[in-house]
Amino acid sequence: MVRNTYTSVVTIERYIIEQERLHPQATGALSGILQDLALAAKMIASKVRLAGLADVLGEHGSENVQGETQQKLDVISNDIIVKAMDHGGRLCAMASEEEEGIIPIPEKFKRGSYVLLFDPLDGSSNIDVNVPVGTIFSVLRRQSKGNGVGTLDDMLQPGYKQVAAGYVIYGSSTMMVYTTGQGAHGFTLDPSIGEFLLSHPGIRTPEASRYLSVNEAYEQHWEPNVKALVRRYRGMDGTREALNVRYVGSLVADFHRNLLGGGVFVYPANAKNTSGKLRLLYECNPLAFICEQAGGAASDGQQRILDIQPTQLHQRSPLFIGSKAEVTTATEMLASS
Ligand code: AHM
Ligand code: MG
Repeated sequence: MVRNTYTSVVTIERYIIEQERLHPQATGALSGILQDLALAAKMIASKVRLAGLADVLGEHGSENVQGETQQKLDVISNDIIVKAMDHGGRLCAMASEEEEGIIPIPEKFKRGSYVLLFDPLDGSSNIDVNVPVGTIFSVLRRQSKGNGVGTLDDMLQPGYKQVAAGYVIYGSSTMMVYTTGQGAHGFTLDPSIGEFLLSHPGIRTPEASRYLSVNEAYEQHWEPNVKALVRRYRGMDGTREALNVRYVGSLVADFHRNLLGGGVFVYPANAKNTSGKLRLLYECNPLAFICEQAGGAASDGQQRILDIQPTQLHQRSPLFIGSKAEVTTATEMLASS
């Protein structure tokens, strides 16, 4: 029998290890973190798949630090990640959208030289209506000396210092996309074998844009230059073809579609939310890292997202992210007010 097609099967574990071998000085700690995150993603995916069946739908009753009502699955996903990550000896602290302060590594476990910041289940208000949700994560090297608990300063580093970042989308399939600074790579979960398989190596976002993702309900609260920018994207000022508007309202889903299909996601500041809505450390920074690695760009309208020096764990930032040309249009138009 002649085999005329041959596709090698690359699991995420194998890919991570092969990437690590490119760095002879690597200790394997970062690889371990990514592998543990892939395991947590599989566990969350299996919970998300059961939503509606296993009494995990609906609100948990408590509010998170931003005063939003937590969904049950938010809490479950947060727990899954903490428990998958706290005992590996690779992290010295974690922070989550769902918890106000730093999540220390318990005394009984060894502490390592990295910190992990994450949004365990972004877009969770969409779960009840079966819309894709996602996990977003960012890994930084600790700055504090010694083997003690990580500090707030370890978390408050600009995004260009991230050593790894990624997201998981729980959609029609489950995909994990990550970068360690050598391109952005996507893996699709094959549920029949429970493995993430390399499906999107070296993602490049198209230079030509197709999509605009924005919540236009806030137009009444936007500054005139933001209104003009969105009119430009929509082709309403006669200078260009209109982009198609697609807004899921689930950041990972909107970002992922635009990353693969070409486009721009914008969540500007508005009169009610003067820093926008999205969180710099575990939403904007990781997606900005991925986007840049895929040939795109990300800005808060004034400066590159990855250059912002954070001052608070849960700080918010306006976000303009996607194809380079569209982000440049945003920064140019927002500068001219
Ligand atoms: P969450 O972290 O509380 O789930 O909120 C973040 C979500 C993003 O997924 C999405 O892009 C955004 O909120 C949508 O906000 P809005 O409804 O204001 O357009
Ligand atoms: Mg979120």
